[in-house]
Amino acid sequence: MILITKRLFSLFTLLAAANFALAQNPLIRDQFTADPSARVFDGKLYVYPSHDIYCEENDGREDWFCMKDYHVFSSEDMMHWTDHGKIIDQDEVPWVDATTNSMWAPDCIEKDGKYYFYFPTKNKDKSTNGDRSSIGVAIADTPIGPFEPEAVPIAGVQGIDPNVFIDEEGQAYLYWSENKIYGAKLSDDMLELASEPRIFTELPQKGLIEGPFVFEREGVYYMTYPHVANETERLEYATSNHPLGPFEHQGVLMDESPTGCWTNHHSIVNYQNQWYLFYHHNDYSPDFDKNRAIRADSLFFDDNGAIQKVIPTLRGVGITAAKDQIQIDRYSHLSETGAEIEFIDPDNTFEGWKVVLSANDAWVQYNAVDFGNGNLQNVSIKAAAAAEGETLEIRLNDINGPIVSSIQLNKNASFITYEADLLQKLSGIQDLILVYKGKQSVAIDWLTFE
Ligand code: FUB
Repeated sequence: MILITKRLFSLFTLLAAANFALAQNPLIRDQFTADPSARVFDGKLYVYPSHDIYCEENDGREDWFCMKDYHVFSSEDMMHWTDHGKIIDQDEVPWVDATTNSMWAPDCIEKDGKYYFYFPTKNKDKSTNGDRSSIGVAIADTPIGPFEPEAVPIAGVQGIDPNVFIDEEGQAYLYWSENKIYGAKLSDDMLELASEPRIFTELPQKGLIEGPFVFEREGVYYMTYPHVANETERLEYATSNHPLGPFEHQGVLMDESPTGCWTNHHSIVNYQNQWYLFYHHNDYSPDFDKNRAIRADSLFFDDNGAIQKVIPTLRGVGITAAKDQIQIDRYSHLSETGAEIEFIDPDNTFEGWKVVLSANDAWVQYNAVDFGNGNLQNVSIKAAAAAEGETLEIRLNDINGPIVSSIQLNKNASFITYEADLLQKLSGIQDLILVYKGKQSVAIDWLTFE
């Protein structure tokens, strides 16, 4: 698997220079992404992730993180993401030791019309932080750059995972981690520490803690962070009435990855009056968890301000236009028997997934599809069926809901595109269910309405 992924990497590097329409979880479908810092600038959502790649050798440590640069992505509907390309490359930052491929989790923030991009990596001048990471800043006039890196990293900071928070008075704070979480005020120009760093010793001391992300809601400051309390990282949070604490531990906001991805790294953002958690998982690289993929799910608060635990989904967030290719394998619900999600091509995971229905009445549900004002007439569905004359029903709402189309399947081991009429006018936002009526199996890649 890793060998094939490596072969494909060069192709995806080339493709990454272009823009892509993307959707669902994972959010970005043509390259590995991790450590998403989501920000809203001028009413538009931006995500600044790390950029994982696969390196055969990485600074003497094989099979480890390998990260040479950063891209920025933006979206207005959380379904279609634009890749604005590379904003920082380790080869272009004067102080960076570009042999280390250590451009780990970044953050970006706006102050007085300037955009400050913070990133950790290794300094070629070993006299300050030795082989540990330093944190640098690059400045731009727009959220997508061009970013101009500072000549030297921030003095007095050793560590990774920078996060910046600006309070209501305009005071900026820098947080970072190195086994513990640190925080300090930033100077007005955002380039220097303006107070002695505080070590948040009130946060868990046992088990790795990293990746701080601080935000404010209704006068409460939330310190959120990945913590290895058991086997792998889970996301926890603590609260305070001051950005520099002390913080009181509150609980877990996302459990450990069910499939063992060792890291999780996140950010929390309010966009158009809904809170979202951005995080990562190794969807495209199930056998190597240093090649990750960013995701987003909705996040909710209790009346008392407690964060409700976020259960990761494949459906993710946002409303899907009926005219888009609906990747139904990113499902909302799946029948308990006779329904599986598989890679289309296990040797090229970026091809995505298919849903395989293999029992009579097995089903897959995909919520929130927008049919607009009701002028769509037919459905196209890319599917491969194991037997002749079986049927796929498209229903609304649930397995007993009205049938809106019925597709007669032909025996065909490869994917073909079927077309069928809609039996009734569909308008507005609908939840779709595909129900298999047969004795063999059918694999479905996507469907779309015209
Ligand atoms: O992406 C490299 C490192 O893995 C990040 O800096 C950590 O937070 C973890 O996600």
